[in-house]
Amino acid sequence: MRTWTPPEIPELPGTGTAPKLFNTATGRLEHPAIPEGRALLYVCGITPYDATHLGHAFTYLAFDIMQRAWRDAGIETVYAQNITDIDDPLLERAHDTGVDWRDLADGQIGLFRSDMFRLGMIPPDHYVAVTERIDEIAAAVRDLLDRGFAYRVPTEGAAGEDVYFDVQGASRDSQWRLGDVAPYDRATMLEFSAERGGDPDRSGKRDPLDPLLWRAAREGEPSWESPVGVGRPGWHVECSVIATEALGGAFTVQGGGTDLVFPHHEFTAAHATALSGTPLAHAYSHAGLVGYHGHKMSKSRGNLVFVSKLLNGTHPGQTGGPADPSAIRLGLLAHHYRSEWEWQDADLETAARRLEAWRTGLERSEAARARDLAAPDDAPREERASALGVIQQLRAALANDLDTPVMLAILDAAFDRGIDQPRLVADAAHALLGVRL
Ligand code: 5CA
Ligand code: ZN
Repeated sequence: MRTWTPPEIPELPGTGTAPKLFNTATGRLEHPAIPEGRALLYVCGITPYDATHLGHAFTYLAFDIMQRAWRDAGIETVYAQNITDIDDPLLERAHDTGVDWRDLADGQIGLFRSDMFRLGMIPPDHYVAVTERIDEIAAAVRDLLDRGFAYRVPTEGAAGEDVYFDVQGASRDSQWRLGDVAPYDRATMLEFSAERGGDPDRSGKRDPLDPLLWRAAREGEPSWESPVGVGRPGWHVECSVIATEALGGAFTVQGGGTDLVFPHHEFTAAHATALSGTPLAHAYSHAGLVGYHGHKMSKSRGNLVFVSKLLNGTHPGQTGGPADPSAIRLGLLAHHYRSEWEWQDADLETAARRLEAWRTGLERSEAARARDLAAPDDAPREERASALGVIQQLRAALANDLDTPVMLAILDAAFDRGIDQPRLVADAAHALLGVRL
């Protein structure tokens, strides 16, 4: 799939250090393995309808910052992302609105691409839609059946049979164990399975948690011919196949929002490990969920704030005209990526004021620097912050599990006080946070 033009990232003096990151699977801060000096990142992409809301943007921004941290530490990054362009909720939305599901997906992917570009997000190197990999996904399901990690379930209303993953069998006979990724007890897993696309009540399964690998064709649903019958892929296996193809096994970080910890990331890892014998990733990173009007921002509830509307100045009740993309980034970066928080409409104005204060601070420092250069002897330079010192502080906060709220506070203080080489700090805000002054 076509991506978007990468943002410009200025070079800074010196180098940062590889970030310590919280790993959901172990509950600890770690330095995940970086094979052969390249950080390999997979982040679960959108299901293309109701894109791009601020919850999506918060998650993708977290992984944009992660890549900026690695790059600043001199580490090359390889970034892969999928698009779930065939799935129940997408088909339901297409059906309800009388739009062809392909047209719905195409339009929303286009909108996402333009939102990501306007927000200055680093684009993936591998950007792959499920409909581009149906054969590979079906082959993986065939392989899981052949290895005894999957089984067929008779299906009412379909000619073929659905295929399910055998959680207990794989926990016993593969290198993966249930709970390797998600730190939840079984009751919680059952609850999340029901809420997040699973079907614990489906009869004929060996374990209620067993996830769908392949759905036999139903009347009126899109389907493909394949070695496992006519049908379409289940959800988790798409990411196992797309991630492994793009990055190989045991890559650095698998990422997404916390709503993906279970069942999605647990079973993405389960399928990949059952197929390859190696763990999917060294670490699992999750961004906290953003709420709005008292609930998690979600397509099903419809309490959404769209990035494109903020950028165009058309979010309901928005004052002050089109949002500056850097102000949107600052509004999101004011929250640590792992925190759960609620967007308030006033957050945009607060972020815009901060951006304005930084820009004014930059101008003041530049004017002072021009005066220094003109009259080197009588400038009170020692009162101004050292740009190199500020960059060092920013790097330390970034390396500490991407602590962007601390980075913003460092920059607030520096621009308020004045900076000896202000351009360097503006470049640091641009390179490390994607905020353009
Ligand atoms: N296509 C699947 C992943 S394979 C999917 O979850 N799509 S999505 O469109 O629902 O979400 C895209 C990304 O945004 C996921 O990483 C999801 O965890 C994240 N996300 C969704 N809602 C929120 C929210 N309210 N706050 C933070 N992140 C969110
Ligand atoms: Zn995924």
